[in-house]
Amino acid sequence: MDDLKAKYLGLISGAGSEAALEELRVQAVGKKGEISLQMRELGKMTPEERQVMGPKLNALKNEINSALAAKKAALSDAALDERLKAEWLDVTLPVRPQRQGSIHPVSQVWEECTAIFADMGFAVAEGPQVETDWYNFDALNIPGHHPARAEMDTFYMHRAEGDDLPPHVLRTHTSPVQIRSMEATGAPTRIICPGRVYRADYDQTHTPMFHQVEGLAIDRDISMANLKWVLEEFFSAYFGTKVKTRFRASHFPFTEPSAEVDIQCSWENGTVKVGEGDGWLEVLGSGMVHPKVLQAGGIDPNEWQGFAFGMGIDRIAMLKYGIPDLRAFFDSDLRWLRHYGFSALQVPTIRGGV
Ligand code: 2NL
Repeated sequence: MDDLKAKYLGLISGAGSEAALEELRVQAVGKKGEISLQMRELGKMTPEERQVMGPKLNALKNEINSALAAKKAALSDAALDERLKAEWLDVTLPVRPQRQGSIHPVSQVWEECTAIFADMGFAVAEGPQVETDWYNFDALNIPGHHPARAEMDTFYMHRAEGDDLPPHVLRTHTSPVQIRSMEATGAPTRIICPGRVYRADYDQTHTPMFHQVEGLAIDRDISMANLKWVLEEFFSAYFGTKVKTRFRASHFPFTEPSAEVDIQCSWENGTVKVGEGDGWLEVLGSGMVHPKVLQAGGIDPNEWQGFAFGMGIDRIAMLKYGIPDLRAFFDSDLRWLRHYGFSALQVPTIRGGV
């Protein structure tokens, strides 16, 4: 029995793996193991012999089982230590570089406009892109038969048979936001309305969705002179250089008088530079809000008056950042976006008064 004990304790302590240990267990204390066979011999012994040998064999079996268990625990600890060493990783390492998205030029210019007009006391108003034809047309003094309705290439929303809701359109300008704002807050007011607008028109210089910023200032004594100052202040801040403006008499149903506004520019071998030279570039429509439009917004035209203007964000983005093709704005071409996009940390460049 001492030989068996020495043999198995030695083998167990030298076992190199849990599999080898299992083989030893079968060999020693398994059903047909060496110790089990010895125990079977007990039956052939005299009761006296059995009384001596029985407990000894049992003790040996227990000792071998505990040695197996202890070794098994030691092996599994060692295996865990190995894994911990092999699978170690440094969680303080910086992450792998990831491509950053960029700010679209339209978003950038939208923010620049908002920042400049905010400095002049204009609040931002926003509204729905699907409008009733009343807010988009009638309230703006464009009645049903007016040619301006046809000229605007309006997208009309589908109407199911029996639908008795007023006709809805995709707004063709952000003016309806200003009507809603007049209704909500009355006069005096000073707001700009940047937003998406829609017209069924697609060619070199038109996309069916584009961006506009309109402005509205209403008080008791607002005049065209205030309009001219605000616009010159805006363009000078936006282009970062003193920009002269030129007003040309025009016509819009929602303003009277109306003016188209050009900004000073030079043309040198095919490129436009704003704020120098003796050329002019049309960028904006404006005028004094028509009394009927004030009335539609719930404002008494005998007490209040004001100016309004509208310009294309996409257009002035192309001018400032030298972007030649309007249609590329909405292609989602990653190379284009990387080239013309802005960093999220690039705060809008605006220039104070000049
Ligand atoms: C253009 C012309 C313009 C307005 C927009 C406006 C809004 C209200 C009342 C009166 Cl609520 N006017 N907006 C006025 C004049 C011109 O836009 O050619 N934009 C690109």
